[in-house]
Amino acid sequence: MSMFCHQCQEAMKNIGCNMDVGVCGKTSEVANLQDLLIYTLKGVAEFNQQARMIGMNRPETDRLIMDGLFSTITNANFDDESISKRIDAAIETREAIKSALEEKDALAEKEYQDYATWTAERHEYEAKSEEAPVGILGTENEDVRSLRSLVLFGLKGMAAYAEHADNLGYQNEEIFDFVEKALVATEDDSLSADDLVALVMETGKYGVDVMALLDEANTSSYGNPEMTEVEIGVRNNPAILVSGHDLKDFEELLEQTAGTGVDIYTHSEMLPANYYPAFKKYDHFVGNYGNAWWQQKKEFESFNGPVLFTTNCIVPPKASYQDRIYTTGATGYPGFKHIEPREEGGKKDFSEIIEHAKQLPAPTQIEEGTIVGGFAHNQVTQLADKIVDAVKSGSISKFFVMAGCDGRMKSREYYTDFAQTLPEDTVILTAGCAKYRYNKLPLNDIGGIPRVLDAGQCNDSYSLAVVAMKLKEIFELNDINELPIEYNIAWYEQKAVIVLLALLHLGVKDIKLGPTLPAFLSPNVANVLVEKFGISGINEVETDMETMMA
Ligand code: SF4
Ligand code: SF3
Repeated sequence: MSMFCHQCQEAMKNIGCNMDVGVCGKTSEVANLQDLLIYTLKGVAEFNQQARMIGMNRPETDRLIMDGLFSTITNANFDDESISKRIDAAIETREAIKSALEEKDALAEKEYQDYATWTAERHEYEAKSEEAPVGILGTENEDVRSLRSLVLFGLKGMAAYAEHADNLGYQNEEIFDFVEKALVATEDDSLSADDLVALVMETGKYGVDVMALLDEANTSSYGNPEMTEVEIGVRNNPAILVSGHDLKDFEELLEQTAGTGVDIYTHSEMLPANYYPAFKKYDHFVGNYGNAWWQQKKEFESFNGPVLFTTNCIVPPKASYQDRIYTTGATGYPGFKHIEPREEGGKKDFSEIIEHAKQLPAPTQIEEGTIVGGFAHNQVTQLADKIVDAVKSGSISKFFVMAGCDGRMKSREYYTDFAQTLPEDTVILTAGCAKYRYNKLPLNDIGGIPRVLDAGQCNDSYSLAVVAMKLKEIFELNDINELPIEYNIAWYEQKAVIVLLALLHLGVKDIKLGPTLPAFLSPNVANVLVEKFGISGINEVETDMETMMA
């Protein structure tokens, strides 16, 4: 069985993974089933667009589409059974919408394509998933394939953020509607390359909207992130380590562990939970343990207690700790225990992982001290006077947005070197797990302003955009690109794709993107990005420093 996947920065040979197992550890079976799930969701979207027109959309359908897209993000779900169940549900939903439309005499009469009509028994999914039109290689023209990929991968990132917002009770119908429209458009052969470029740009617009929505959901629920010193050492109690991005899961686990003698630590992208006022009131919330996702094999081993994945990024585990890993939400891995979704109005039940934690030893200390973060837009706005004075007096010469993802490739040492080589009168603005490349370096501060300002998770890149807009206003500039801000973004998975498209929509030019340019950019599409937006790859640190400091 073969697969083709080129959605992340680790795509084999920077072309695509096409063997039995991808570089991430995803089997070809799961990769193909994920393609089939996306293919089926396009059919759901096709009919739900019609249902929307007569006011017949249901929130369950929005959830099905968001969760389905999310479950195909890199390192989120490696479980064939869990993906197959989503395909079952997608077919069932699609047929129910179709029947409802027929009943109302509202089903559009046209020739529907296979993605909207196919059906099969569970045991036939595997064969179906290998049929030509299902995967991305079904699109023969490489530029069309590239633009469709750019849209689809952006939608996957958008879906992840929309799902986190939805979990907190925040929805935006326009985003759901756009996701459906765009899914269907990726199957529309009548669209020209220009139409698809316009769709890519529109995807960026909804990228801004979804990050704004999630920002509103997070800050309204848990307060504005504030400057915080985060403990990176350990205490002597049994504990649970929480990874991923979902703050609702985090809150419910904190509530359910209070008074049980079990401590809570964050890992990787959950670190910013430490910055929210609402979580600080829990004494058993200790701090952050370890680094970015790719270090988990070493760090989960020494943590000793159970680990909860609320989203990506999962690395195929070592046998020594795999029995203490739990997934929830869109994530899954064969053999891991899965915590079921909350019932409408209810809470998730974390009792099993809590009882499990009680049986296990406390974490082994791997670091000590604190790191500082919490510089989302509200906190930075409070520091605005200080920052503006520092820029006017020349003590800050430039800001470098170094947001995005971290990963295991050796070439990512570039980002540590870059941060270390930056002149001492520069400040790094970061968000996402990219920060772990430099957030523990002794980079000091400029008159009390830390030289690394961490806004939070990758979705909090929105905060960095808000800060840039605010500075543009304060300095009375016409264009965001006139600010002394350079963009050196690291990407890995599809949430970084939506962040990038959002920045392009906001008009940000001359972004450096690394450690490699996406495999799914055809030479022509890459040229459009270079010509229209000045996007470029990274070079040697010294060369890039010279151009960016000029
Ligand atoms: Fe390869 Fe990335 Fe796809 Fe995994 S997600 S199969 S590493 S391209
Ligand atoms: Fe990191 Fe996966 Fe992308 Fe959320 S956790 S930034 S890689």
